[in-house]
Amino acid sequence: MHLFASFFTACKHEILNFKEPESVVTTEAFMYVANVNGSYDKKDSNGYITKLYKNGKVYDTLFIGGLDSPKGLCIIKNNLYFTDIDKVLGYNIITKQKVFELDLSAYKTQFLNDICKDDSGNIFVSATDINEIFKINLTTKSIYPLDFRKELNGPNGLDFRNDTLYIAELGNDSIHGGLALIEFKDGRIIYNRLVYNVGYLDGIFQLNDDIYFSDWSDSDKKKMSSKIKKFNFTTRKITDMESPELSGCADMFFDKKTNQIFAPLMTLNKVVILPIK
Ligand SMILES: [Ca+2]
Ligand SMILES: [Ca+2]
Repeated sequence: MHLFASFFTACKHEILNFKEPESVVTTEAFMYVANVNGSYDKKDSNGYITKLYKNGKVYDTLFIGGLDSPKGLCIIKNNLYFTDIDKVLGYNIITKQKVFELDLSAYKTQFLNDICKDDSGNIFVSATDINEIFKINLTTKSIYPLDFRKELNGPNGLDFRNDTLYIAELGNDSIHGGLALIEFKDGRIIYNRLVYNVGYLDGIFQLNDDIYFSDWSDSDKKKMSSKIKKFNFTTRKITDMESPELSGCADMFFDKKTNQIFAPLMTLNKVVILPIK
């Protein structure tokens, strides 16, 4: 145990001074971090996106400012999309101009959360408080609720690969969140439950035979300690990733180029970069 701790202390790279960072995304040269700054559902106009070099040096702290509670970053071409309480917004990362805005307040949500893209010009957006996931066409702005409200339990993190949407759930007051997937095949939409009642799940990405996800709870499901865990498709088992304590690990991002996880630690106001072995 001690050996693991020293190994990861040596490899671990921390970047400090964020304000409730909820989400990270990287490009070839940069990383973008969404700072909620305060409560997850308050329209306080103090939320912002920071742009940094991937070594952690700040490029522009208030790259996009005047937001409320930005979460769930996703880059498509030169546009950065994210959720902000009840809206989906998009900004061009070269010009910083707003290029997309869609109001989802008619659906009575105040907790739009993660966002991810498919391969044909759509994004998926989770609405944790109303138990819904929306498929949104970026060109026509048509909104299509997937309508698995009876099956899902507070959808939070999303990842889309090979016609499959992977979902990590936050859970509700009586049952903890788990993992599910929705497949889009031959015009059909097929829901599949992987595991129930795991914890307070947040970030998610699929890699090889595993789903990596962050869990805000410890083993007795009480404290907000949090770890990155893996669900293996072959064994159907969940194991902990070897890592230091990651308090409040939210919407992490897997950077294929460097084989690293960029993990925003919301309660510690930092981003930690961890290698995947
Ligand atoms: Ca805020
Ligand atoms: Ca999230």
